[in-house]
Amino acid sequence: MGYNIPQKIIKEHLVSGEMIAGEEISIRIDQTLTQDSTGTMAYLQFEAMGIPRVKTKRSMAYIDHNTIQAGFENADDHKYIQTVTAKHGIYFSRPGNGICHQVQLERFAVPGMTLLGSDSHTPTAGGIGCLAIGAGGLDVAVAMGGGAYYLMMPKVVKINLTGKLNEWVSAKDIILEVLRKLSVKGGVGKIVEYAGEGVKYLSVPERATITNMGAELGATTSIFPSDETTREFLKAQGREQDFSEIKPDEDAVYDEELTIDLTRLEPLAAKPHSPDNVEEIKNIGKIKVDQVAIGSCTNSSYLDMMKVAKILKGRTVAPNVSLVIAPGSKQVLTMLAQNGALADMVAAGARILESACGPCIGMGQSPCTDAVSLRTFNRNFEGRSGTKSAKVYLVSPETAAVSALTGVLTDPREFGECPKVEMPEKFVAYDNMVLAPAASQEDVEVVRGPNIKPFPLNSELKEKICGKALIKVGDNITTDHIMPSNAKLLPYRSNVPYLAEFCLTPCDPDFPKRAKENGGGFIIAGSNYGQGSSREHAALAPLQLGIKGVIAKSFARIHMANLINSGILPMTFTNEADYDRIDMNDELLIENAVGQVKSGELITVINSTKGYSFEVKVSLSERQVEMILAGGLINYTRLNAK
Ligand code: MIC
Ligand code: SF4
Repeated sequence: MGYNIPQKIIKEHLVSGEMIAGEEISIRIDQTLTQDSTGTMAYLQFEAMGIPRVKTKRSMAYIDHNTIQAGFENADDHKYIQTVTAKHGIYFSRPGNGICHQVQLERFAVPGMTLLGSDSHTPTAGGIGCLAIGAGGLDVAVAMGGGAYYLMMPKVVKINLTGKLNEWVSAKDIILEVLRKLSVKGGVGKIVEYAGEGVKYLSVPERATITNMGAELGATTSIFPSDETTREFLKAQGREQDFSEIKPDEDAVYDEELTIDLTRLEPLAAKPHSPDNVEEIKNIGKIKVDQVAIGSCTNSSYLDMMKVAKILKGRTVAPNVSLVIAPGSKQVLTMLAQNGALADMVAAGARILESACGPCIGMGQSPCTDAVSLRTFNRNFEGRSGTKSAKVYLVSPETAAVSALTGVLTDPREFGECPKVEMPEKFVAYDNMVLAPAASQEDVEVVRGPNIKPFPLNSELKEKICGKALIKVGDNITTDHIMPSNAKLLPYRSNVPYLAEFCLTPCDPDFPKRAKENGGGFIIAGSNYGQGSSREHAALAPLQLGIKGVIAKSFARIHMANLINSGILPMTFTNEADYDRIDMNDELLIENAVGQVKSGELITVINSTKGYSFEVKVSLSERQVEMILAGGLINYTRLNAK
């Protein structure tokens, strides 16, 4: 029996376990990446491990999220990351060099390698045939130290792309269609491999748009084959030596298959407030638009920006629209500046932002009250833009640019002639904003600003766990709900005690207070709890508030791993009706917790307030059981090092 692409790469990197879907495996990691808002924590954890130099083929630290510098905190964190990376063998991508995923794709990702990144959109590098996975900072710290990355062997879904896209329909519309078909939880426990004749018509950055937003499916990762298009891209980046062909075996087997006929696709939008709430633009109608934002790790490539520039050229942004554009990298921005496209954007009235995440993570450009904002980004969760009442629609760069001119949501096919953009034969590839690590550790002193506070550590699991159901939330709660990120909070990513004051406040402003008054307790949630980002702060802040366990209908992958790494027990209802029976403030009790977790069987939870008990499932590998018993990954590692 032949192998599909993920199986081939996993097999080459397998450290332990068997490649059977649902079984725990561990793999060797070739490359890692961090960004600044998860990076401070990852490097604090790396330092705590006491390993002098990273053991990967290449580890990168990007500064791209937290760049506004409204106070000293951002710059302090950047200085810390710059010095700690220089000391321990990590390459440092300076602020201004671009969004981590865009730069990694252009300059460093390698087909057939494994990449672990402390950001959920790390799978962007799947566009070049790299097996790229998002994880919590602690898992990335372990990988930097040469430790294997543990995950449940995913199922592999093949998505066949047949036919060719019509004019004005783009890669963004493909992934929006996949999201419409599979939903924001349809990819949990799965890797998506793209195949079919449609693949050859997609450039590497277009493939990367698709694998990027595979994160919104909840998928472990998404991947394209590495073919002649990949070779051409790498050659144009001056790194043809990184190319190798990666394709599935002829007789490869898949767990699921789905076909998307590209010829039938039309321009789509994800409506508020979920990336899978997808509809044809022509059916949504011409709603008035207040803001258009173009950029993010999903749609900020040279190709995307050139299409936008051509649409804007010689025209003016509608009076009711604020158009902001953030080219994804210094490479893209330089090329736009050199060929005049930047001037066309500026002349049309676009506000050019630095090459960073910016509005995607609420770092500026929050829309006005009740605004309609069209964004080429990947997430439109309620409040993520920084304005709770804003209605964010996720669209392609073409739709965004055309709508910025008309002032209403517009099907780009109405615009007229479709802009043609060729992939350049040579990109401006000059890595002068990437600093190599110091040759000797002794040469570097790590600089720590006053914003860096110690992170919370759990203690070993108690025999008896009790506490109130401190909050009860519904389905698809995102990490943006659990640990909001915006211009006010992002500067505090290395200050968990401060962040904890905002934990789950979008759902209930009193949650932190209640948690503290009760000395901690439980979180009750619906399905797909913790979808979205990789931020481990969504586990560390609850830990800081004394949360002992989360009982949910189901969990998103990275968040569940982060809970376990923090020693917080993730439990799932065996009978969903039990979710309905619990009310906030019910007193819950788990007796003989250690024995019950060890047994690997169902756990009995007593609802002392209502006088009944119910069973929950704890699906943990043996290693994860040990981690929970020890009180998280750091304690587990320390215990095992003795
Ligand atoms: C996001 O898009 O939500 C982020 C900000 O990039 C996060 C990482 C973080 O919270 O720092 C992600 O996707 O993992
Ligand atoms: Fe940055 Fe947005 Fe991409 Fe996250 S999704 S890495 S915030 S651009």
